[in-house]
Amino acid sequence: MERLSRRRFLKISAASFGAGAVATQVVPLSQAAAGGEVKTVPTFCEMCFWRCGGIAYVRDGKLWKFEGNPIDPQSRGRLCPRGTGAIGAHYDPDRLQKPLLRKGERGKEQWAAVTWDEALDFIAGKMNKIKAEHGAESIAMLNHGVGVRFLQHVLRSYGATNFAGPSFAQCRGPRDVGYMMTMGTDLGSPEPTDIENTDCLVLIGSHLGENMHNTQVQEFANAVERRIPIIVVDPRYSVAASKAKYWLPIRPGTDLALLLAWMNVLVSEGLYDREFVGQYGHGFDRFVAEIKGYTPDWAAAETGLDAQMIRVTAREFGRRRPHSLIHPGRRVNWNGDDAQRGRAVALLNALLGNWGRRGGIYINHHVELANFPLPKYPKSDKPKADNPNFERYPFAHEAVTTGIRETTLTGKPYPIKAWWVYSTDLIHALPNQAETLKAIDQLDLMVVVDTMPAEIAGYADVVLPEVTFLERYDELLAGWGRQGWVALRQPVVAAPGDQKPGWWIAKQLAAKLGIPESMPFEDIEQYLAVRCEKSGIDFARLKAEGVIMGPKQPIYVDDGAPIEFGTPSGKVEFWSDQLKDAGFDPVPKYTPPEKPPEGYFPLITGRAPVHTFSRTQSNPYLSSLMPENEVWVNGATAAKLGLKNGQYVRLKNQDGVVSQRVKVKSTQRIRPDTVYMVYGFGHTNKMRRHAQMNGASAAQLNTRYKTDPLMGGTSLHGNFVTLVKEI
Ligand SMILES: Nc1nc2c(c(=O)[nH]1)N[C@H]1C(S)=C(S)[C@@H](COP(=O)(O)OP(=O)(O)OC[C@H]3O[C@@H](n4cnc5c(=O)[nH]c(N)nc54)[C@H](O)[C@@H]3O)O[C@H]1N2
Ligand SMILES: Nc1nc2c(c(=O)[nH]1)N[C@H]1C(S)=C(S)[C@@H](COP(=O)(O)OP(=O)(O)OC[C@H]3O[C@@H](n4cnc5c(=O)[nH]c(N)nc54)[C@H](O)[C@@H]3O)O[C@H]1N2
Ligand code: SF4
Ligand SMILES: [Mo]
Repeated sequence: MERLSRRRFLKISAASFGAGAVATQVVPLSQAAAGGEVKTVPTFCEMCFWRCGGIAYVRDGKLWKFEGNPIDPQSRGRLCPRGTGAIGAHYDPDRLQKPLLRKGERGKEQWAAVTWDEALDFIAGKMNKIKAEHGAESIAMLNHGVGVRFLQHVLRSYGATNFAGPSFAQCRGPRDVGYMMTMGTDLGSPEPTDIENTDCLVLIGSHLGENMHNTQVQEFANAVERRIPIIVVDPRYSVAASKAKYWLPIRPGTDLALLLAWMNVLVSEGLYDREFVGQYGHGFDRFVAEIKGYTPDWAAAETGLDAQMIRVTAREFGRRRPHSLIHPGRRVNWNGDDAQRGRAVALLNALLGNWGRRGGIYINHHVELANFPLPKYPKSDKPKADNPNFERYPFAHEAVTTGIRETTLTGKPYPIKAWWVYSTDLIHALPNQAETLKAIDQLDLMVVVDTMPAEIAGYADVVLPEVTFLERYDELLAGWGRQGWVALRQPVVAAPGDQKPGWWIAKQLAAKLGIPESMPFEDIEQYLAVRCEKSGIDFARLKAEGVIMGPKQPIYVDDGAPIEFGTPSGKVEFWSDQLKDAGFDPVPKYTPPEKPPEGYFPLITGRAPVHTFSRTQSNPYLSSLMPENEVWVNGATAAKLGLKNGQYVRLKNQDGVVSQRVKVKSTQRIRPDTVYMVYGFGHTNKMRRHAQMNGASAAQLNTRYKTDPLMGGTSLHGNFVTLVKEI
């Protein structure tokens, strides 16, 4: 396999940490001219959900650049390329400008631009009708990001109870449920991985360096500098793999076999933390009996890896216990049985005894903030629509987006008649687009609040244009980390058009719905000032500095950090009675993935360093760095199929769905039996002029999916594609 040089990795790091140079090139020439009055405003980034603190520079009243805030613990003074390119979100030529009301058939994208009053009157009228006929619970919201705070609050005040975001069932949910079942707590965001101080790091499909979660990438770069052994498990030779001592090019969907074999090695060779397991473990003997059969030789046949390599790598992290770390992963929805894989990772870490230990999972902290006094929400006697009485997904501890979709489709246990969609592009984020569209057909109202003409906006009844994060205040951020902190999002520049901030939309809506008392403050500045004052935070200082750190607290058990496990047994559950009682495997068991039909390849997805999901494709700075995605095909496979590097193909999946055209990247950096694509491309919304039809959409090909029976996570891999030449 091709080795990526260190220079190439540094280039990627440089792209991430020094991308200001790229950004300034594309700033309008008038601003790029030297001189002018410069003002700086600290705020935090919303280009993804890592929430890095940055400092925005405004020159002569125009947004100039966005850099890291040195006192912010997430950015540590450096932004990733998407953060640096955030000014492109302000200048994006395709931004939504005015509220839009659907004219003509749903999905045909015929609109009338209307005033905010007209749009909100229309919405309130529809909502009142739905509430009168079905109850306010029939109005659901799908959302992502902190900006939703006040809209969600007003909907709750109105009686709505159903809210869900893709960050659970399409992202980190299985990992968090796996941890919940094992350690009695989830990991949340940012996950408390002590990469900075670990002696051995294992990444399983966590492609740090392409996944640009800033702090982790910085800690990872330091780990590379420290020359610790890094083990990367990925069917693809990722950027992270190129920095690793070991690359395990696993057959997609077989990771649980590897994890079980690794546990088998740790136990049989006595490479686990006996003291930790003895003191805190529950059901260890039964666990040992269960994993006995999962030997490296057995796993080698399943995973396509070398049995000796499985042993050698287990010894690398086993010997360095408890200061070694199996990264728990982030977007872990691969095959639909992922919570058990998440649990296996938690168990492996438990064997290493790294909970609350240097180089493992640290004990994280946050600052408790006082609330602004707000009226109580009305009570409802209806179950949650996504997971009525936990009957669908017994161990889901957050709401399931696809559960709301299912209820919308079936009308059971009660009809869902409206969707508010805030900052989530459900057409790209959820599996099976046809199901999403069928569910939308059941609705009397769909409101989309977005900054951009998202795919989902094309199907809305009303589209409400929000200002970007650089143009608004949002709710305070009380961040979790080694030390808690409070961060402020505040406006840097004015909105270029008739866009409004979420809190403003919420306040107007509350008045139209006849519940103005739910927003009992003049404006958000007053709200924020009161919360800060009650919390003992100097609001003026927060405005000036952007971030205020909380007190230092111990993060390791050895230094006095608390150790407690919220499981039913109060211990680390190597054997789970609650899983067994609910009819699930008390210790994870392996099931092999389905094999593709002849001529088809499993399609796997991931991120590009310069884009976030489906949101940045028309950003002038970021799209100039990567205008379209490519389909990665192994060189030998490409040759066999008669495909050349750079040639356009279409991908056809097992259900006959055909993608837009996409370039072949013929490479040695992927297994011959797998293809890979960056997700988020292939926009079709007509208003998205600068990204329309560029590249292919992985989501479109994601027609077939499985649902995790424990918690409702949906598989995002598991579809098979064949490559059709574009003539
Ligand atoms: N096939 C496939 N599907 C996936 C994934 C995958 O890898 N492959 N990944 C999954 C994961 S991990 C996640 S977290 C989800 C992500 O799913 P989403 O959160 O839905 O991500 P986006 O597609 O970026 O949609 C975000 C929308 O928010 C809008 N937006 C951005 N900023 C603002 C703002 O300030 N205000 C408002 N109102 N809107 C804003 C953007 O324009 C965009 O339309 O997708 C999941 N789905
Ligand atoms: N630049 C950028 N960074 C981001 C985001 C973004 O949109 N853009 N999104 C953020 C969000 S919300 C999330 S959730 C994270 C997601 O980031 P991660 O959780 O790190 O990665 P994924 O995108 O889920 O997974 C992609 C990796 O898994 C590998 N993979 C695929 N199938 C398998 C398999 O069966 N086994 C193994 N071992 N590996 C496999 C792929 O080849 C790829 O390298 O990224 C975050 N960071
Ligand atoms: S990781 Fe990058 S995009 Fe995400 S919040 Fe931080 S700077 Fe912004
Ligand atoms: Mo995610």
